[in-house]
Amino acid sequence: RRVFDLTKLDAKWTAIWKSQNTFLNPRRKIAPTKGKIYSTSMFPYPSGILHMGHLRVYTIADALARYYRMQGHHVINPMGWDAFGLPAENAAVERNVSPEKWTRLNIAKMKAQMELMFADFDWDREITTCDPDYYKWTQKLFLSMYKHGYAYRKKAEINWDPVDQTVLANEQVDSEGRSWRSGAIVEKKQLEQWFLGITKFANELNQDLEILDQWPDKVKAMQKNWIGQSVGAEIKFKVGDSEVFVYTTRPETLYSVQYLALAADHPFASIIAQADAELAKKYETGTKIPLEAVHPLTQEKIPVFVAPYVISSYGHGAVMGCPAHDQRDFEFWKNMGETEIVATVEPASGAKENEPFFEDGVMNAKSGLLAGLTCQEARAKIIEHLESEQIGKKQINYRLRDWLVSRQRYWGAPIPMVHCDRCGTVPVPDDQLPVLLPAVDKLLGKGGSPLAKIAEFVNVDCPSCGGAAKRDTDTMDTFVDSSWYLFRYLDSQNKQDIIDPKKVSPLMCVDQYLGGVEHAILHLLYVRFVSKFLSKIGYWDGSQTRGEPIKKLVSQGMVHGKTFSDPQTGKFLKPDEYEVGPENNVLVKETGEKALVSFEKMSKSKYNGADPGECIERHGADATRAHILFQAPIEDVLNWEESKIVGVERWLNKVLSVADVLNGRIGSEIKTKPTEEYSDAEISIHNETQQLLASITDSFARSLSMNTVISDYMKYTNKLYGELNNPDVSTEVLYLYYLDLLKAMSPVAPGVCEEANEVLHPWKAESVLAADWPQPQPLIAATIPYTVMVNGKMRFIYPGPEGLTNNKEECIAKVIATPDGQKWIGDRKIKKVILKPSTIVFIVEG
Ligand code: ANZ
Ligand code: ZN
Repeated sequence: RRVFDLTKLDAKWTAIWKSQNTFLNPRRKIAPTKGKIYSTSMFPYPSGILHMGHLRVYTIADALARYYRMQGHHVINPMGWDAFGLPAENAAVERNVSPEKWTRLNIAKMKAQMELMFADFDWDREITTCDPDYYKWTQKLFLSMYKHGYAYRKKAEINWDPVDQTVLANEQVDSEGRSWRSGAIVEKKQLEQWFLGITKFANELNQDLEILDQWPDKVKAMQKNWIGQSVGAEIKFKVGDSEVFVYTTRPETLYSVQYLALAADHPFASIIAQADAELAKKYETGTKIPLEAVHPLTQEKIPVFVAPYVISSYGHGAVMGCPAHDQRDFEFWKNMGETEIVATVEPASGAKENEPFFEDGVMNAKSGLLAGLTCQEARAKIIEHLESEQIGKKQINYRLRDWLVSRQRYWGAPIPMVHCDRCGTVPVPDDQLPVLLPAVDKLLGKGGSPLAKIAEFVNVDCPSCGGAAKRDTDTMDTFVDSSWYLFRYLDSQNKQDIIDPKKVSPLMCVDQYLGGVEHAILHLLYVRFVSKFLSKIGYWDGSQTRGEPIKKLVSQGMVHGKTFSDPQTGKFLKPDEYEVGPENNVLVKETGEKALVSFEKMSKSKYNGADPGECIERHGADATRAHILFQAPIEDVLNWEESKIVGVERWLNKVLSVADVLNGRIGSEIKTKPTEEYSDAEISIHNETQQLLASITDSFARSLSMNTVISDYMKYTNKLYGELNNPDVSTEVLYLYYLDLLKAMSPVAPGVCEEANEVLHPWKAESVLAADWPQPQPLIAATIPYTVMVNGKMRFIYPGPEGLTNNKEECIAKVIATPDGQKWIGDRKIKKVILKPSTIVFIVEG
């Protein structure tokens, strides 16, 4: 058996494909006959090097696109660069180059690496978010939002990252109050900032999760939680001549209300703070203030407090205090030195009077018109009552806040606004877009609005009055860039507008979107928001999907690296700190002890990183692709072990050696054999390979079970290989099913398939990648031996199709038609036929 060097195939076939001007896939030459499939993966940030996660997701994306092209679909499989952002800016400061130069260099490097892994993207749709041709339209999007009332500026308490020296969105601060990027504890500051009105879509964003039936439940649950819909009521309390509104999710506890609590910057609290600075100092820990509220049902006077747990930006920044039924109210009440509580809700059984009870239960006698009802019933009834008395109404609140997009950084799309002393905030007119980012040789330091230091940028004529004015010196959050790129791919060359609705509408939605689960909230929520906005203002027709842009979402799992640590110290071992000992045990060099082995997220500090480029160099692109697909189902964590690739290499070599053997047998004229003439062994090849093709097709089209695809290829290969020397199997039949194998394998291993196709029949010019997908064919019923008895004597064996005896007429006709049937039965009159599973009994005359 000839041994093939898989690493030799990469350069050879890349050169051949590229010479045909079909990127990396000759199938591109063939015009599609079926509808569009828009399949893409989250575009990368150009860090300069492809990592294992990229290798995994782009292999999947590439194999899927190749599959759909073979099926005849019009495939959209674009690639682009999420090129603005903090990492490039920080890297540029560290290396003393411009972020632009750094980014462009990285893009070139990564593009080359994508080619090395055979990833065939639509480079004619390529977009780079830091191109003026792209961010011009990011700015236009911002202005459209402004025009339609979705972008506004306000002074707000914001999250300030003291390390990166910039504002962060709420979504970019984790539950411990740390920056998602720098990890620094976030500080609060008051600043004038731009916001995008995502909350205007809060209801749709929440509700439409229901129609995303091809999204992972986990992602939908995370989004739902982030949006945080809360159904309750607003209730009006009289305070002096004025009134205070509160928001509550438990309006049925109204009869338990013993006080009102305001946020420290509630207007009433602010007025009092101005008059009494001493009192204001106590706001931080909570204090009673000299106001009295009137209970809307009992008309009793209740005290008013300022309380630290009341959030100013949620609901009305005011709470009706129910110490008996709310944990936080209870704690606060105690802290204020109060002891008496008024309970109106009790557990359904084991009622204890005047005990705090924080769950749903039954309303007791103290709850007026609600007495005896369950909490749920009481909620509906009290809302009805409040509405009829005009002292309250049903209200829905969301935890979701508007999206803060101003960043005090250089490397982003400048916010296209001008501040004029006379005219106020003035949008930059469309014909003055893009607002170009001024070129810099190098940046002076991190953050602090670098653009504010560039006078030529800042000083500008007011677009409205023509007088001296100043540009906004902030840039946009990079998540704005990536919030609309899925649309731009479909019309990437448009010089007139963001996108052309006529061009984009027929190509939306994204049929499958692959990405990491780390984007479950931020990116995917922004994409949904902007898509709904663009649909609403007519940039695309989203009426079929309520403006939802993504049909199927696939979250691929992370790639973990093999990690060695010292069992004594727990320290991670560097490659030169361990060695392979007897029985393949890995030993700590220093102590000779067995090292601990685990798989962890790849990181420099764990010395467990792996480089896709090196793997490709050692084993070739196809083996690397097949290996990464084979190692785990795509949604699971993949434990990367390069050494296990030998199985895949052996298989690919076997595929090539079958071509070698068949080449020695076939002539240039390949005959086809009618299936009726197939031997049993040939039927079994047909049937087994059709079953495998059906399974492979299903994996590509539906389940995306790519690891099963590889094991099916292996079974298929072994079947053919095992039949190579079977005298009952003809070369024609082997050739036919082998060619189907090559076609079916080509989305995963294009180089090997091309090579095998060439080895098989070097005289054939056409590429196997250009072939149609081998559609699974119906199975051929296998023949089994039927014993035929005539008038009590066993006369002959009839080899017939399985299940023949289920159909009496067909069975009799077939058996009589054979030479044996003619001899033993002929045209004698048949008195009776008895059919058993493998025996046919004739009783005939004479
Ligand atoms: C009275 C009450 C009684 C409440 C009770 C709860 C239990 P979610 O579910 O998060 O929407 N609340 C309202 N506005 C607030 C604010 N600005 N800051 C802090 N807390 C606020 O929570 C709504 C509940 O949180 C509301 O229902 C209110 O307390 C409180 F037995 O009102 B409740
Ligand atoms: Zn002006």
